[in-house]
Amino acid sequence: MKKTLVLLMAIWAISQPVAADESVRVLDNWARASILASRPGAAYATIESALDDRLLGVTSPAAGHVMIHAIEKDGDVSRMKPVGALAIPAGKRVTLAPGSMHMMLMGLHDKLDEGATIPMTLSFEKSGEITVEVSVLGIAADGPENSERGAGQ
Ligand SMILES: [Cu+2]
Repeated sequence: MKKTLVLLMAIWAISQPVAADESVRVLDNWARASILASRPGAAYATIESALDDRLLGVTSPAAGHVMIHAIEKDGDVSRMKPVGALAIPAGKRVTLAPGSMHMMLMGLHDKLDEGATIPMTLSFEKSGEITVEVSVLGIAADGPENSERGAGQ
């Protein structure tokens, strides 16, 4: 009887879903330095997940409010559009990059200084909350130099 219970416990343990930090990975996260705290900042990352998931929201103690924005082109005009929930398809990398999707930091408490890091918490529908340290790069940066995207192009 006791043996059966131990065996059942072992099976239960193995069949548990993988821990949150193993199913979703947030890579190459970075933010662009800002000149003034009164201007919104922008942060970027590459997100990949082993299972279909959705990024529901982002928070940071550095900002009053963080929005996920996409860029929508209307002729020659591009404008930012809030994304309610960002789909992260299983096994596919979703990249937030300048000129495209980004995390907009509204109501910055301080300007983002190059060399600093700010914590950001990404909330996923299935994987829960993942907090990453985001490196603040220079004002003209296009991404981390050692990123796969940067190295490949
Ligand atoms: Cu924006």
